[in-house]
Amino acid sequence: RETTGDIRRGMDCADLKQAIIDHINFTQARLVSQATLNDWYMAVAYAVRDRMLDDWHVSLGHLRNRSLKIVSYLSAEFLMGPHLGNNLVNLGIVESVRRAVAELGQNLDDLLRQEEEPGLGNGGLGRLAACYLDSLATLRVPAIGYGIRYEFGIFDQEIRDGWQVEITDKWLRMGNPWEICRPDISYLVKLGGHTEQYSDENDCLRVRWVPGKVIKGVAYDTPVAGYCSGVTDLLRLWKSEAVESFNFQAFNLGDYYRAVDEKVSSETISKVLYPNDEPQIGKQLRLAQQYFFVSCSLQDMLRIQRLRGENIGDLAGSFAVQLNDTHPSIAVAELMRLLVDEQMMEWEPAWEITCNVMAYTNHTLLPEALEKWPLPLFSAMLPRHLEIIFEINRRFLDQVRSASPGDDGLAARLSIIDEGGERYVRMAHLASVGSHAINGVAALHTELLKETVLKDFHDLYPERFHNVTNGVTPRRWVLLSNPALARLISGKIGEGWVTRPEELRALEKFAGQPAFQKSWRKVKLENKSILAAVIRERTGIQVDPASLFDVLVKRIHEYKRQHLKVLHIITLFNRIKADPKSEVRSRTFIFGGKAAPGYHMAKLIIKLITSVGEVVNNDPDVAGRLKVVFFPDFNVTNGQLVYPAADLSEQISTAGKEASGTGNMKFSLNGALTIGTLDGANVEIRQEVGEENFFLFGHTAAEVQELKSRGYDPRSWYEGNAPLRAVIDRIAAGDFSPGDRNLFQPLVDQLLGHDDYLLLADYQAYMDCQDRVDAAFRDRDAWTEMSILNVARMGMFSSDRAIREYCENIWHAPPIPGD
Ligand code: 26M
Repeated sequence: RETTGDIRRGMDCADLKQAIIDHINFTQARLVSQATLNDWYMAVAYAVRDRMLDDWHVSLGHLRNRSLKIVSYLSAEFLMGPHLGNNLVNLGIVESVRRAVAELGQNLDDLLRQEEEPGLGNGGLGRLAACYLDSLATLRVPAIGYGIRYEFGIFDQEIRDGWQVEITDKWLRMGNPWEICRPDISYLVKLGGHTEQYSDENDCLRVRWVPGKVIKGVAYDTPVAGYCSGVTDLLRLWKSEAVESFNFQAFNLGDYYRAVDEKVSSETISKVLYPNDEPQIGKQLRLAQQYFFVSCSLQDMLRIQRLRGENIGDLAGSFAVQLNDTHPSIAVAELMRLLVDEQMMEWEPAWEITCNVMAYTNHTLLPEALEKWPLPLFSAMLPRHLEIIFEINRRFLDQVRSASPGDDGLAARLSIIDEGGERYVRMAHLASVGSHAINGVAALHTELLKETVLKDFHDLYPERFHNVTNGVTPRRWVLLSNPALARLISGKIGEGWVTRPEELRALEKFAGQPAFQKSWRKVKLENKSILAAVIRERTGIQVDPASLFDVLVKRIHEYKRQHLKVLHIITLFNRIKADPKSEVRSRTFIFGGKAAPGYHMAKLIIKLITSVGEVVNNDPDVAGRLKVVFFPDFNVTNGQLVYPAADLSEQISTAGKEASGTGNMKFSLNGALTIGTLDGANVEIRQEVGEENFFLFGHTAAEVQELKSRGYDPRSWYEGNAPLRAVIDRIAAGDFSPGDRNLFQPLVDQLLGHDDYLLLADYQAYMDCQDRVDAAFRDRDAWTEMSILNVARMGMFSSDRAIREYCENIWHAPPIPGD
């Protein structure tokens, strides 16, 4: 058939085929007969990208519309996941592209697997930023996600001899068809050096920053399409480069190699993503990264403001800047510097703009996770910013003291500078002083934030505090990753749920219907079979899709208590060993997650999981009833396989420690039931799905506090519980570490000596609750009904709801009219 000839835009099958062939020939520079699988992937990706550009240009045009506020989402991490499948879903062209690709003799699923995901994030925080971009575009809000184009993202994980091994993530190796380099959009960023005072033409005293070094940030843009919304927003990531002219001198003097050294060290800034969950590393490079991307982003916003023909003084009418945790919080000082030192504004109006523009999201209460920078390090890299922070702090503490005269303790607690010993800049304080809104990420987390970490700020500025419970996008996490479930649901209640997930409630009336239950179970079983095949391929372990799939996937952390799950497994193992005929139901335990490379205990927990698996999986008495799998390299791509296949979602952090969790939402939205503590968003998930459809156990946050304040003694819990003792003793005796009996001693010592995360105190409740899970799984119809009700009642956990709340309560940003 004739094509319409529109190779760049045409949407019918002939057009798509022609477009793909064209990209093979002219972009990949290959003959079709010689194209590799990667050539086919690249060609399809370019053909899809072409089809995003018209909407993108229109959307970018709206950035100049003065009546629209632009949301500027500043985040050191964007864990986008693979683009191709998501873009096909959001553009509504999955089936047409599948057909075109098939007619060219290729299989779309093979091509989708070819994409290397951009792992520019650690876990929850980075993935949240990606879900929020999806929702911003879907809700037609003009938005720019600003971040860093790391050359190496989160490491790839391999398991060797049961241990984690980190492999460099060379995600750009094969090229990235989704990004567009914009060499014309670049900014200079200063580092180091010193400051000088001078008098300007009006005899006003001003400060000049004489840097020790200047680098350049270049924009790399990726389009982010909304779901059938006609809006395509922008992800703008900065790559650091050398400024050509800067070391010309060295070059002229013949010191060619020093000039090249400069280039290398400039490019180092955006080289590698750091783990966000290692005890605060005083890494200079990390502060440089944060400042680098924040400075580029704010300069870019000022450029856009000028393009809009607006005054810099009206910046807060044009932009809402969201600080995703404290990583970008240097933005408070940098915007002040840009306004006062470079735009020559007075301090007071500059400060008013800054506070009106900025808003801050807190993502953790763990004290060891709160960012603080030693003053010497800070002043060596950002001397002008330290002066500005001192001035912000001086004015702030003046206010505090005049409101609470004589309360020096209060001033010391609120101060941006920690002066109790070695001096530090407390980034959460900088963010809180310089923002008009501060929010936690789940109801419980926000309450605890107000009572603990930011209590004094809450007393001072109660009106600044908000809760915005996290959400996840149903596009990637259901439509794309669980197409069979999506089809089943849409067949029953229509497709409206994808953007109006409250419509999922309509499933409630089918929850008890046998025919629907049967289809529901069939979908789950298919998803489990697909996962089982992948598990076989990657680990060699054979698992039974009919067994209960009990899944714990998330970053490895003591507070997330993966080792509590291990105690459960060993308990079941002990029951079997004590009486091989005892009734233990068939279960597949699936773990996944990366440990920060420097977090030894987390790495030891991985080794414990694989070691217990080694023993349990091969024990003749177990006879295949229990299987323990460590699924290597848990990431977005693998998550898309795992969540749809889970029966049971493990959300077992110590109450009060997990700010929200978002995996909990992905599981439940895919029909898994949750076993969990009253922590993070679990609290609200349980409220929504109904307590009868949620397996609750463990001490509450208040009880945890109480236990600790009474002087928690883990050894007494150990001594008072025979099965628990048997489990710990087995680990300590080396039953799971033949050849090295002391391998797990540090873990045993931690549990018996401190047990900071109260595993032993929650052990019995967890075992009892798991026994209730077993009983419930036996009644398949009742289980299926609970599964359906879980999905039906998860509407509020769509990231669209969260973004609407940010837009209304924090950003005051309306959508683009029309459509
Ligand atoms: C650092 C050192 C030692 C122990 C823990 C940390 C650490 C923990 C959390 C450092 C940073 C942390 O926060 C960043 C983060 O990724 N937080 C996650 O954000 C998600 C999105 O809001 C939430 O769903 C997760 O609960 C929260 O952990």
